[in-house]
Amino acid sequence: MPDHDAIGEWRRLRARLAYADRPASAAALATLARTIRRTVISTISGAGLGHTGGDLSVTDILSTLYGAVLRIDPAQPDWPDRDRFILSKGHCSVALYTALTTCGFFPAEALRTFAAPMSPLNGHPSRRAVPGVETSTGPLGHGLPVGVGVAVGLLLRGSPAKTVVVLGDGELQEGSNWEAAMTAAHRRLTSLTAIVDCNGLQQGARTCETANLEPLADKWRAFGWEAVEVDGHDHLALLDAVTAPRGALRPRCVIARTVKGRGVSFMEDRVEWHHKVPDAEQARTALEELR
Ligand SMILES: Cc1ncc(C[n+]2csc(CCOP(=O)(O)OP(=O)(O)O)c2C)c(N)n1
Repeated sequence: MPDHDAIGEWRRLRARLAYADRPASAAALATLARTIRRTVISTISGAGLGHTGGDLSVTDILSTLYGAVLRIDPAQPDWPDRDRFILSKGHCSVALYTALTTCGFFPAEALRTFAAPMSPLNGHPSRRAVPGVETSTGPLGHGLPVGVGVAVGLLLRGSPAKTVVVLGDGELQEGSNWEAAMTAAHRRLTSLTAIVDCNGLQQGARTCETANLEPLADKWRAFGWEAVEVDGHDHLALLDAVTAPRGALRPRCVIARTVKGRGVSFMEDRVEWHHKVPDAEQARTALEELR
């Protein structure tokens, strides 16, 4: 059920951001990101499982989208003309759940049940169980194909809604993404944006050592997309990249260069933190660093 206090707070944030200058916008989004990172650490440490590194790398993308971009109404999760957001790298569900609580889709206290038996907050997000989750994800390589279908459906209905899909860079090794990319360009889906959380690591190794993706922007362009590269921890750069007017009838890919484990010194760019859970002492240090 919606958290009406949180919805009120989120609406005030959105109203403030609509008129804020750039430094004030950057500061407000940084505050939101800090809240999400701290909650990610305490939730994963409490549950004893989660994908800490990828949650921390995607946090600035999520805070920019939920704080300043997506046209949604947490009081009406099924509003037909809402923007659709799909976290294709569904293993980073804790960051997504936390972002949803900051908008008030459901109360933050529910995060304490993350991954517990019978909790709707599974390790991978379910659209049937969690308000605000648009697509059930976890098996990599599915979010973009679904996003293409969603964007086509919205277009056929004449809806102004945008569709935004966040992918991991390791995930791009799945061929289904490139079939979807071709289809999106063929259909000139200007309402579709893909954001790659490009942290250079996947599960167990560097992406470039597993199956190199570079030059990544050129690949998207060759598939008929606009492609821009930004610092994926710079909220205003992300905001500009996602909201810039479209120059041509093409879908857009934002390659967000990020650091896995961002914000916690001993987790940053360390492959073991893909899936590792901080112990009590590590969680305390992480929370100190994320103040
Ligand atoms: C189809 C599929 N194969 C394997 C996995 C197991 N898996 C979970 S996360 C992950 C690595 C993903 O790397 P990346 O997309 O770069 O995510 P990030 O580093 O941002 O966490 C893998 C292989 C999966 N979820 N789905």
